[in-house]
Amino acid sequence: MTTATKELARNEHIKDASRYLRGTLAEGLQQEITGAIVEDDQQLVKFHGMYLQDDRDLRAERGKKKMEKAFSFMIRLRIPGGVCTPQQFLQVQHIAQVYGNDTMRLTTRQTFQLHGIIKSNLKATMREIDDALLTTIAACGDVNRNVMSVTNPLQSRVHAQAYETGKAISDHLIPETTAYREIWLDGEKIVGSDEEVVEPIYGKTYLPRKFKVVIAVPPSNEVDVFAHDLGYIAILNEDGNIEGYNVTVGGGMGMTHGQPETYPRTADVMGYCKFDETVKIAEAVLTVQRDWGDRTNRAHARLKYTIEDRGLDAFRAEVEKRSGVKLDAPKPYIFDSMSDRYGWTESENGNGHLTLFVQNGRIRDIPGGPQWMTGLKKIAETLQGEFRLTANQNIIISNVQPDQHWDMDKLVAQYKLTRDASPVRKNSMACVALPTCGLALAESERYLPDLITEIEERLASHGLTDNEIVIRMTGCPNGCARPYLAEIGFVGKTPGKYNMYLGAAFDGSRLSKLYAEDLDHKGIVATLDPIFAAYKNERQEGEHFGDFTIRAGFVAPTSNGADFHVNTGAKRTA
Ligand code: SRM
Ligand code: SF4
Repeated sequence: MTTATKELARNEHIKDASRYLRGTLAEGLQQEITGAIVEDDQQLVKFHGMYLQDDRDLRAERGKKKMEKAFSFMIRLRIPGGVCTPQQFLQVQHIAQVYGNDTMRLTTRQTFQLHGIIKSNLKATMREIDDALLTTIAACGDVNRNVMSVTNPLQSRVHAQAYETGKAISDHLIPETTAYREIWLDGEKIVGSDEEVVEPIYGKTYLPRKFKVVIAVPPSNEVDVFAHDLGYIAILNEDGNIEGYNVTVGGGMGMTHGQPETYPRTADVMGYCKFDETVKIAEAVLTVQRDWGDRTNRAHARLKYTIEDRGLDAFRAEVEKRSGVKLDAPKPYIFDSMSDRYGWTESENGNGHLTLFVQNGRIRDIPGGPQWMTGLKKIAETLQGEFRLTANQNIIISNVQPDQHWDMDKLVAQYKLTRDASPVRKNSMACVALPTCGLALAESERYLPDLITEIEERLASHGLTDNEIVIRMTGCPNGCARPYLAEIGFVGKTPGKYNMYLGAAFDGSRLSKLYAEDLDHKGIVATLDPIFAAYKNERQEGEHFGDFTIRAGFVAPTSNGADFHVNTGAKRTA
C-alpha cells in the first residue's frame, strides 16, 4: 500500500468529525458519574491545553478496591517566550492552590503546567485563566504549540526583537475556532458549516502532529533550537539589531524503544530570511507539513520525517513557493552553551535580572528547604518587572529596577530560594514522569535529584567538581527534557532501569548515542565512574565531556538523526 492509500490514523477521523475541536466535550463535562471524559474527547481536549491523567501511585490500590482511577486533568498554559506579569503569576498560583495539587510546574518549553485539577473544577479554572488574560488554547494537540524565545536578558534590545518575532508567529498560528470560548467560557455558540473557512491556516483536520517553533539568539542556545520543528537563529547587523534569521527545520526528540524507524533528529539549517519575513516562512513551513506530513502513522508524522522522506531541497523549494520568499544562504553563527545564566545580570537598560535554579521546574514549598510557593508569591507581590520562564525549567525575576534589587535579594534569602547549585546540578533537567504522566516507564523528576547527588560525589572523588556537564533524564523515550541533546542522557526503560546516552555537544548542536542499556542506580554509577576517571586523565584543555566521550572512543558521533541508532563500532568500555 502506498502512503496515499493507507488508512488514516484514528486521530484524523476524530479531528475531522470534531466540528473544529468541539466533539462532545461540553456534554462530557456535565457527566458527574465519572471523573473522566470519553476517549475521542481525550484527544480533542489536548488542543484546548489539557490532558486527562490519573494518579499512577494510586492505580493498584484503587484497582483492588474496584474504584475508578483517580482521574484529574493537567492544564498547560500558552505563554509565548515564557514572559508573564507578577499578577498573572499570582493568578496561576492561586489556581494551583485552590484547584490543583498545590504545586506549579515550569516546563521545558517556558510555560506553567498545573496538575490534579478534577473535572468539576475545570470550568472555574479556565475562567480564572482567562481573567488573568492568559490562555491554554493550542498548548497541546496537533497545532503550533507555545513558541519559545531566548530569555537572555543581557541584550534587552535584541531580546525584545526576538520576543516580537516569536509573539507574532504565535499569534499568527493560533487556531481560530471559537470552540474554546464556547466550551470553557460559555461564549456565544457560533454555528459554522463545513464550507465556512473557520481555520484558514489549519483546515478541518489541523496538523498531522504537534509543531514546535523557537527563536534563539547566539551565542546562547538555552532554548535548544535544534530540537524544534522550526527554529530561527538571530543574525545581528552592525548596529546590534536583529537583521534576519537562519531558519532551521526538522528537529525533534521523540522515539520508541526498539523501533529504529523512530529517532530523535537535530534540525537542518534551511536558509536565511529577513526579520520581516519570519511569519510568512512560519506559515509556509507549517502548511507544507500540514499537506506533506504523514497522516497515516502518528509515529512517523512529525516534520523531521517529512524532511527525511522528501529531502531538504524539495522542502525548501515548496516553502519558497508558498511564502514568496527566496531564502538566502545561511549566515555564520556560533553557540557556546545551553545553560541559563544564574544569579544577577544587568541589561543595557540598567535593569537587573535574577535567574533562580528551580530543581526540575517544580514550584512547591519544601519542608526545611526552599519555600518556592511562598517565596515567589511574596516576590510577585512587590515586583515591578516581570517573570520569565526558561527552557531549562528555571525562573527569572526580570526587569528589576536598581532600587528593588535589595528587596529581591532579601526575599530570595528569606525563603531559601536557590540562585545556584553545583555545575552538574544546575545543568540538569528531568521531565515530569510519574505519578502523573500516563506514558512514563520509569521515574524521572522524583529520581534525578538523588542520582545527581551521587554523581556529584563521584565527580568530586575525581577532582571534577567544577566541570559543567549537561545531564538530562526522561521517564520514557518521548524526550520531553530533550535527553538526547544532553552530554549524559538517561531514558527510562522499565521501573528503576534506564538507557544511558553519551556524546552530545555542550552547545546543543549534536545528538548523543546509546552507550549502555537497562542500568539500575548502581549500574549507572558503576558505568559512569570509570568514564569520569578517563575524562580526568585524558581530556584535552577545555574539552567538554560530550566531545571527550567521542574522541576517547566511548561512542561514535551522531550527525543528525538518521544515524542515531547506528553505532559504527566505537564502544570503548572503561
Ligand atoms: Fe512532552 C507527551 C510533558 C516537552 C515530546 N509530554 C507528553 C505528555 C503530555 C504525556 C502524554 O502524552 O500523555 C507529558 C505530560 C506529563 C505530565 O504529567 O505533566 C509531557 N513535555 C512534557 C513537559 C511538561 C516536560 C517537562 O518536564 O517540562 C514539557 C511541556 C512542554 C510545554 O510546555 O509545551 C514537554 N515533550 C516536550 C519536549 C521538549 C521540547 O518540546 O522542547 C519534547 C521533545 C521535542 C519534540 O517534541 O520532539 C516532548 N511529549 C513529547 C512526545 C513525543 C513526541 C514525538 O514526536 O514523538 C510525547 C508523546 C506524544 O506526543 O505522543 C509527549
Ligand atoms: Fe512522560 Fe515520557 Fe514525557 Fe517524561 S518523557 S513527561 S515520561 S512522555
